[in-house]
Amino acid sequence: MKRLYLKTISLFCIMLTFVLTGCYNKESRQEVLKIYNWGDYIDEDVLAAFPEWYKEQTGEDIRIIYQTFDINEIMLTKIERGKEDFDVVCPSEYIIERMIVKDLLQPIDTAFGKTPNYINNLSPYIKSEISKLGLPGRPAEKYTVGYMWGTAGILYNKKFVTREEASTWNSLWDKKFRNKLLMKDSYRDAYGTAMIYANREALMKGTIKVEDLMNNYSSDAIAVAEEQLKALKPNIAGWEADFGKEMMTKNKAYLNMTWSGDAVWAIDEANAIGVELGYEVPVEGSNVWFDGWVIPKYAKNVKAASYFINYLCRPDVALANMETIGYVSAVATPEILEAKIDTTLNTYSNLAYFFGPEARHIQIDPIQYPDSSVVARCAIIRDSGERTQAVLDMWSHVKGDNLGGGLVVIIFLTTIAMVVYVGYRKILRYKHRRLQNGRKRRRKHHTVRK
Ligand code: N2P
Repeated sequence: MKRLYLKTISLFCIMLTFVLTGCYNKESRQEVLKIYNWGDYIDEDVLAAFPEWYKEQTGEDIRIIYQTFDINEIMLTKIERGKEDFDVVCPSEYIIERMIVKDLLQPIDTAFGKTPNYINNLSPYIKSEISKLGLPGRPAEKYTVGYMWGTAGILYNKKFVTREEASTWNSLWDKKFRNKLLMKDSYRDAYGTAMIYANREALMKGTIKVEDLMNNYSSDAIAVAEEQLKALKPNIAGWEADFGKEMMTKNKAYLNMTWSGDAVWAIDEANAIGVELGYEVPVEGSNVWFDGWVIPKYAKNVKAASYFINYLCRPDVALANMETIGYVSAVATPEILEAKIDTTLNTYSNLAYFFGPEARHIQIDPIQYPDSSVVARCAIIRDSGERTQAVLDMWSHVKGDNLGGGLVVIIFLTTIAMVVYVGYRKILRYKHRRLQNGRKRRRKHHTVRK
């Protein structure tokens, strides 16, 4: 009895030790930051340096869990399912708008204590674009901070495509580029491009505006976009989420409807191996876009998420990011302007809209920082709201993700036929085995009797 008593006590002690050490080792959710960002969209050293900076600022430890996506809608579906509890996510402007409307976000906490608020470094241009996305009582600037921005345009191989050809959307439909065109796998960009192309004459005459065209989601407009995108198909070598840069540097495609930052990256890479690529924003107009950081409603670590957003707006951090990924930060401080001015260039641009009046006539990379005249012919694409399903249906017709009714019937009948055939064979085999077993049994019986 005494031995049993001692055994119970020691078992209890062992269990208690397990429970206590378990509790002690268990990382609290406040020590974890879950980030969900586009692929190839941050400098790894910037990411790796965040925990140390966070510790300096708050005295708290943080471990980063990082995941990436390539398509806005895939990211949004994950957020809406709510299984991952991301703390900080980087959607594009139209998805931010949708998330605000759907009430999926919570305000960014800007109480940074002794840490400076770097979020104030955002360009006035980006701030004013952000302010268009909110709702009464839900101003967008409370829910998002701009990260990177740029234009959509045509990346082209100078050996096969002239600058003039790349300066008009017409080339995308030109028969001579059969199977040589890559399109971003983004319905928003494809829709805008198709609408601009379809209305190119009215646009050039100035009787219609890019902004109204790209944001027209009426049934007629959707039908027009569908027709134009289907007509584009013989030229399409692929709908790319992120492989366009590589196919262009390897000469496998000649034209790529893509984003300016991917273009900068591809031009650099191609240059290193002797391939000359260029990028143009077509004369008819295009879309200018931005991505911003948001904190989903279900986020568990709003403090670290808010600090992370603030950290990304630190000018040196923004510069390091830009250097690595080719995209342009939404942050516009004198340090950034100074670092980005390139006196070896022989072109001058007006960047007053982005940096302020001192940037009215500067030498700066025109792909990364479009001149005010380029931005003037572009517009932000807004969310399609309750018309989204209609646009997505059109998109799947174009891409052929949907199967036609006839094809569905054929697949159904073939499956039934196969099931019937396999079943019939099984029955035959079963009958055959029974027959053989019966014969064997009869033969055995016969031998025993003999
Ligand atoms: C980088 C993705 C950029 C996102 N791979 C542009 N919205």
